[in-house]
Amino acid sequence: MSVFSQIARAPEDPILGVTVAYNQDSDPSKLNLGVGAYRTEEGKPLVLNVVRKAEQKLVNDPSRVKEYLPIVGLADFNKCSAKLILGADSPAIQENRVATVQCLSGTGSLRVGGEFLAKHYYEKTVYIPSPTWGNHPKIFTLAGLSVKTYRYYDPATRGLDFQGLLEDLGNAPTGAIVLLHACAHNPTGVDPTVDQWEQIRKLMRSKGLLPFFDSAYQGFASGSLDADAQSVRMFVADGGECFAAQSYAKNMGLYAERVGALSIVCKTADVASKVESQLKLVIRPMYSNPPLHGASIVATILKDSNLYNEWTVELKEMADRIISMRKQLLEALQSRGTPGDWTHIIKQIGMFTFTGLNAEQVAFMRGEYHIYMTSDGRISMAGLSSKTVPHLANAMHAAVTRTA
Ligand code: PLA
Repeated sequence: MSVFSQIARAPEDPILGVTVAYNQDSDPSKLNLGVGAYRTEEGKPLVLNVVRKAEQKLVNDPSRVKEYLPIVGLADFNKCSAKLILGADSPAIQENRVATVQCLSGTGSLRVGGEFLAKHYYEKTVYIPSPTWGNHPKIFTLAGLSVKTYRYYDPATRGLDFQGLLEDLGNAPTGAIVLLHACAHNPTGVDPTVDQWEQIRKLMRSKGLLPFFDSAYQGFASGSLDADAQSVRMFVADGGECFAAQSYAKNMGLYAERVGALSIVCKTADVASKVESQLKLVIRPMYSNPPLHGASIVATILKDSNLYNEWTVELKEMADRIISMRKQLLEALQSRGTPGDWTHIIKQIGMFTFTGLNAEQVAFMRGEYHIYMTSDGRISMAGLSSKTVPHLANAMHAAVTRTA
């Protein structure tokens, strides 16, 4: 009799569990559109050329050692990461008002930021959009914050519920933390316009709400690193405080290297350095210090203007391929006469299309067509190719017409 025999079996993760089920399927036509992981036209994972080059450079450098990094991570990496998200000419950086720490990809950055806030910030409530990435509520709850939602997506218009968003943030208590997706909102693919961001910013600053940006897709939405960081930069430009969690999983294809950064923009250099000292106390008992390899790749690329330019070209190619998948899927559905308006497929932005398919239709597509996606009807456009679009369109057509 085990002392653990009472333990109940936990369910698979709603996103990563899709891959587990996919891996168990032996059908040759199977298609994984669950997790947001980029695939080539051939359906293969992609290691960017620029990443291969950077790795080669690192391997060929005999002066490199495997000593521990500082608790806050690789200094060059942190500097370059802050510049990437805030802009090279950011006054906040020039005035040393930004505390940046290397973390375990986007997830780790959110968690460290959450723990810091739970320990040092007076308002313990964080507002997250409804819906949002499924890990957000878990990360912030475990960090010790109390999670509430604000209206974000309107299923009727398949667009932003802007009035609902303004109302809910308007009713939030002074000082509440607000989680914002910097771009390419996951799972909806619906982003505020620049004009709407400006209204959100004004409202939040007037109420003293604290912005916490999750930037997991910089460069992936529009293909431009600057355009995709604009929301964050608007909040930093007004001189107020701001949190930003960055991930290099998608935009550099470094998924498994777990490389990301948390930046906390403060009002003075003195506060920023105290904040950094406290971040160390959060990180040290959690994982002591972060891994070296992924951060070295990123720093190598961001520091070298040739490699940086090559990266932007490869990033744009990935973004463009996703945009072309959107067009192809829309055309395929229209040519089949699939009932309903599917133009949201090309209006939404980023890695995902929030199809509007319900859980039953998703289950039907998995059972009959071996197509795997999350039960909320989200499909990863990055996992699709010209060859697999017809198969997906057939499945969607069948799913919609059988329940119509
Ligand atoms: N924030 C958002 C909004 C995300 O979509 C993801 C990843 C992350 C943070 C964290 O990514 P990282 O820790 O790997 O940097 N979302 C994925 C994967 C792509 C996942 O669920 O872990 C997704 O399929 O939604």
